[in-house]
Amino acid sequence: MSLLPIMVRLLRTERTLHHSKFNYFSANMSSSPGKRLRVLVDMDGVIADFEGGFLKKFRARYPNEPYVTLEDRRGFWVSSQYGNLRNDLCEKAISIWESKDFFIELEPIPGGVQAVKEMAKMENTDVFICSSPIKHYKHCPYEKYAWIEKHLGSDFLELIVLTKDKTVVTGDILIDDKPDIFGVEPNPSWEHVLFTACHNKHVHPSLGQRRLQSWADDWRAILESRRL
Ligand code: DGP
Ligand code: MG
Repeated sequence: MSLLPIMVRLLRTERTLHHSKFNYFSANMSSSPGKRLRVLVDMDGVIADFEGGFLKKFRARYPNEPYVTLEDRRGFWVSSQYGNLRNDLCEKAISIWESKDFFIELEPIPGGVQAVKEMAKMENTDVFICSSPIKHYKHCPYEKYAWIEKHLGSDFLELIVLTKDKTVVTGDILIDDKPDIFGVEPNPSWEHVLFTACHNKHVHPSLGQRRLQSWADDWRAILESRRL
């Protein structure tokens, strides 16, 4: 009887045990003060440039139609503002992000990828990418995964939460550019830190709401303040 298959199985078991042991110890290692922190990072408008990507493709596809400059963007819903410009522009706007390659070709927002990678390496810190896919699911969910793999690496594929309702996800901080985040949970566990985007620059923050102006802003200080 050949011992080879048995040895291969033993080796695999040993590797699995070693891996889970490492995760256990690293998850409980505590040299930085304060509690373990779970950070939820939104994708569109926070690490992926949805607005820039949209405008570029809208202008390329509809060169003779009016458009809204990033400076003039108001309100979270792009289709509403285009619909207000002229009724039929609402559908034309939607056709852009429903198209193949829209999400995968979004440019990273400056500093975002670097910040998320750094955050994930911090001790006592768990990072998840928390993003709402559009209902037209033919391309979007697949391309969101592909974008994460391309820009953040395959390890991050295990850290993706796709949900329309972010209130059901638990965490300490949610970094998100949408000013109003509601869902079935009336008291989400996270503090919503509003990430500044062209559409929310003029929005008055709700009482006590903190902002991250960009990834050059002091995101580390915001994280540390939640550890206490
Ligand atoms: P999130 O960044 O996770 O909150 O995702 C919001 C998604 O909604 C993102 O893919 C951008 C998209 N979006 C922006 N404007 C509109 C709109 O007017 N209609 C729809 N259906 N989706 C929009
Ligand atoms: Mg967003």
